[in-house]
Amino acid sequence: MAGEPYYITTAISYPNGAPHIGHAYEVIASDAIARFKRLDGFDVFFMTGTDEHGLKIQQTATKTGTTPQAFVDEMAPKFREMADLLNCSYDRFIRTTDADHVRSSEEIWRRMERAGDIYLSKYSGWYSVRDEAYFDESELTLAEDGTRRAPTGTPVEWVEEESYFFRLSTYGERLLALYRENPDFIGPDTRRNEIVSFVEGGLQDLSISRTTFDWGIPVPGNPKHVMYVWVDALTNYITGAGFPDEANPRWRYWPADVHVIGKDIVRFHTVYWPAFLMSAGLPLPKRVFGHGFLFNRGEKMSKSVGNVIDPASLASAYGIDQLRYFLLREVPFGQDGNYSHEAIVNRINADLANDLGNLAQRSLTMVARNCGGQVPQPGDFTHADRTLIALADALPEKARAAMEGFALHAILAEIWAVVAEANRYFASQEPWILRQQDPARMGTVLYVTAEVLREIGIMAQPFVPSAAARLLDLLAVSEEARSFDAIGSGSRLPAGTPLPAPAPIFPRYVEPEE
Ligand code: ME8
Repeated sequence: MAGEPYYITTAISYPNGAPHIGHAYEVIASDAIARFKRLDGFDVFFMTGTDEHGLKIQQTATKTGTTPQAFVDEMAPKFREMADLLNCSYDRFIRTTDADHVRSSEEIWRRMERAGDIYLSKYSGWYSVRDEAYFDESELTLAEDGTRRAPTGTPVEWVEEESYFFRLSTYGERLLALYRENPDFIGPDTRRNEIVSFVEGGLQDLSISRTTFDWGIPVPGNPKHVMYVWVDALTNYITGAGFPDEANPRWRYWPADVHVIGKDIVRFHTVYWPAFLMSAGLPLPKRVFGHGFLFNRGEKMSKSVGNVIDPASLASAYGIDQLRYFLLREVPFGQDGNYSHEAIVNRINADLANDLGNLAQRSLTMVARNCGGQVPQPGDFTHADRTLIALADALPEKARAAMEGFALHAILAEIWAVVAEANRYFASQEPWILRQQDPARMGTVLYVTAEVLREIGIMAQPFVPSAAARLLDLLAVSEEARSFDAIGSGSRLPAGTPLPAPAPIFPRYVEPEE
């Protein structure tokens, strides 16, 4: 039976350049959440994609001597390939040039218009092409060269045009009530506070159409205008759920459980988007989570690897699971973080190769050599055995609690605390000495270690899917027995199960020869 629906989205990326580490980070983190929820019994729909309209795309296309459509057709696959390469289990890769998305955007526009929230007027203001956003005079700063800059540092230009407006100014109270009644709507808390004060400061109506270029979705009934790219972009989330066809089976996924986005676009997702949805009479997403930014600390990554900043080279230099683990373990989710060659290598070698990889290798090699390659028959459990197993059994509960706040780093810390405890157990039980002195007890120690590795393997799947699958293969855990409900006393490793020959799951990172 399918479980409760769970709909998770990333932001859709502007394909006006190659995908970068920020894009990789967002899709990896979202994938970990999606996989976690699937393993926890939810009926998950996970969507990512590309945001292909707007002046910025049109300008880049023109610069490269091509049409916007040809340009996005060439660029969008690079984002999809990155998600595939990083082993991200999206259910749909949406492109805002997809036919169903155009229909969906037209329909939300018509509904907002019918609600009386759209009117035609004239716009003049400071526009940043880079941010695809207008800024208030008061928000601008003067750069050294005398040009005005948006708060994001991008140049702005004075633009005057006929434009449709959305009556955002009338939504302030409703938005504040939304934040008040749903304290989890915006996370983490720092982002929430910023938005609350922004809305308390008063909202102005929002210009939602453009006439100065044509690369966008035409406004229904007035094709001289194209929709402001953010109207169309945000609408992707309901397109994915089948909007406007509410009989579509995917409509069960709306409202989304979480939009995972970067901290720079929280305003669009927590002010404009809920206001559009309220106007169109549609349910609001349950949560919006604004993760932090990743920075390259600037130093050279590695001589042989070159200055690797693009996600594909990082993945090929360190490994896909290794990169995923590093990003999710190193940076508390929600905060900014840095990456550097040293930090990645430290994490890989300490946590993955030494702590988990070696433990699996050593214990399973002993099983292969001394227990006929089968899960050994355990004797009575000692206090130490029971304590370690209880610690591993408690992982789903702790992980679920951390997942409430999307504390992915904390989940990994919990799992690796059990890895550390299992290493202490293995070292103190000294099964290599028991082999001579008390083979039955050795069997029990190896059993307990294998059972704890099974639970660690199951819990690690959302984060390091391929390596965790290899570990579970080594323990002969069937595909059906890999979800979180297989943790605990109901599904222990059956003694006597034949195991495949042990093989390393996490190689050490060694600096390549010059
Ligand atoms: O903003 N570290 O697209 P985008 C972490 N099309 N995250 C980063 C980052 C970094 N260094 N740089 C960017 C857009 N991001 C819009 C979204 S959604 C309806 C439309 C994040 O390609 C950024 O915060 O500029 C955003 O969530 C995502 O990457 C795509 O950014």
